[in-house]
Amino acid sequence: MGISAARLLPEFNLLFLFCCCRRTEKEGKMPVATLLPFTATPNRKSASPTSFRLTEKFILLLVFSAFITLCFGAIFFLPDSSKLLSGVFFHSSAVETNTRTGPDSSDSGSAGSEDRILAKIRKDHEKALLEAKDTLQKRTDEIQDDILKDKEKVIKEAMGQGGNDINNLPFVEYRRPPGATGHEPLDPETRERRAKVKEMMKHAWDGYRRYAWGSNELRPVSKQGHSSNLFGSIKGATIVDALDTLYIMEMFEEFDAATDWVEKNLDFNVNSRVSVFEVNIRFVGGLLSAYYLSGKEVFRRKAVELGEKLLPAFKTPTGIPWALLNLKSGIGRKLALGAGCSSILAEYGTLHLEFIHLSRLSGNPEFGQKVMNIRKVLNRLDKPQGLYPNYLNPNSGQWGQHHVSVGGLGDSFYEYLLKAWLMSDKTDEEGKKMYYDALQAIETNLMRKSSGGLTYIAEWKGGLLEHKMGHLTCFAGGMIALGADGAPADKTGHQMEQAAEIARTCHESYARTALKLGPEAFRFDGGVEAIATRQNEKYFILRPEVIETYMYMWRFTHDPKYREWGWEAVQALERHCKLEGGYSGVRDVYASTPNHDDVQQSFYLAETLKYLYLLFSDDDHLAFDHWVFNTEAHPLPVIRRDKTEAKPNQVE
Ligand code: DMJ
Repeated sequence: MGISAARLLPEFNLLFLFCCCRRTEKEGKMPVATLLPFTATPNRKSASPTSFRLTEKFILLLVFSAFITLCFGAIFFLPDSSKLLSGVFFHSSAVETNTRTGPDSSDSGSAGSEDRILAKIRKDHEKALLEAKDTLQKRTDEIQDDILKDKEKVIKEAMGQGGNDINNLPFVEYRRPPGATGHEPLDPETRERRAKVKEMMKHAWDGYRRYAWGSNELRPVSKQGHSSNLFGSIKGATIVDALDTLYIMEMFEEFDAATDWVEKNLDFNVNSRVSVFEVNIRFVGGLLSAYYLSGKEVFRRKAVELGEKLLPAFKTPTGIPWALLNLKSGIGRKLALGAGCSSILAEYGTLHLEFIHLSRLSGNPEFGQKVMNIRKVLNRLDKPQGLYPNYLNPNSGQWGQHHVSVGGLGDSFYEYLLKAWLMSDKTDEEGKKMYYDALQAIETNLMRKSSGGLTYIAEWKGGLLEHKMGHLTCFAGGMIALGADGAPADKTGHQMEQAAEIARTCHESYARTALKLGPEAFRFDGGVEAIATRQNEKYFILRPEVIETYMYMWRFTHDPKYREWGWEAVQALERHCKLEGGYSGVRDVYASTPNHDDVQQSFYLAETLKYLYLLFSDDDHLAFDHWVFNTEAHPLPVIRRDKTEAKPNQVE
């Protein structure tokens, strides 16, 4: 609290005189009379004892004001003068009041209260000195600790809750979007096939529950848990990834067990490095979907908690997030191998859908701002032939190697541009433009037709084409079909044809193997088409992308071949991947007998089985008008924009 100089001065003058008097009387060194020269000059004959010449008056005034300035300066500029000020001026009246009512109140000269004032000044000085000494003796880490604690205190106070904000999220009205669970298909064969997929889910889930409960994934051959370093020491990836599949298949007993595990065991306070992308698409995405499907608050709380923990990844000069992040320390870093100093397009470009929903469910706009900034950085950069290279340096904001892919390293970036527009109820015009421009560049530079008539999307290495297509790239059939409707009118039909051709090519990549399961990558050179030629590209790890494209194509065309192709995949999975303990990937799809890799990937439950189930469901089950799937097949509701009123809580 401040006090004006005008109010201080009279009190100060009085105090000055008063202090001098006290000192003199007490120490007996200077009689009261010796003060006279400061107020009068008795030996000047020409003047009366009370009158002075002008120059004398002037000198006296000078001396007096110099003295006052000195005292005033001492009070204001000596170290910790505030303590002096508070001791003398702010508290003196209180001290005086007390002395008046106290035992010494008879001493109207205030000898007692003067002592007390001086004692108080001394005490405050000593205290200030001790504090200063204490601070000087502290180690820098202790001081930093203190600063952090103070900061935390301020934040908590600002939130007005003095506790964990995660437990105090703003109220959000929950309204379940339509189609969370679907009607049974009328056609008996489809019903049977759908039931078969549910049975597969039950087998995969039961194996995990029995042999690997709480681990990230299941090893179905050795019947034990499997941990991938993508998640650091976060546990339960399969549980979180499978939640929404359990829900939409109406496996509610299993869903409840999974919910219970999340409530009691899902812990993000881990001192280990995680992949920001993987944790976002599987954990944040899985929790968000579980929340929107079930309305259970625990999922919203956990999603926001994890989202908050991912925010430090964006602390880079450009705001392009680090690929890896220690969730406890908040320290980010680049990938160890391959990417040089770069972050990866498909990773930093696949946060948008989840982060927009996090802002909506937490009331914290920071999530949305972070992902919008990524677009800003990208839009400032020149793009070779309109293409987005896979690598970007988060420090300099410059592209790394000019490699472009619609498969691994690039894929879901394109997917999220389109889906951001759809999820925004088609209001995100920037996302829309970026998507259709990028697709045009892909068509011109990467899309090719083989001599056998198969359309494929090649990879681009600094202007040179590598005629290879990854299993991951097969998702593009579904993506292009999903976006065809929003393309300029003259392109809609063309894009639907492209999507259908990509679906056919990817089906061929399955059909041309011994196990009828697709290889990790297949080539269109050296006299082959849609076949893997390198040993390290012949494996199948239960990936969903081909089935995902069948599902989209079925919804948009109702061409029965897509259900047939999906059913072929079901049979191959049952024949070659199903084991007593669960489902496993295989090492070589061209070998006549499967060699299992002993991993049941969490995306098998999140994506592959979910897309199969939806392929055999009616279109109103998680209808595209209401839901958008994140890249891990976690459905997120379209955020409706009421044209007359912004209703951030409105789900449908
Ligand atoms: C999934 O984790 C996601 O689909 C991701 O975008 C890439 N592919 C894997 C499954 O193949």
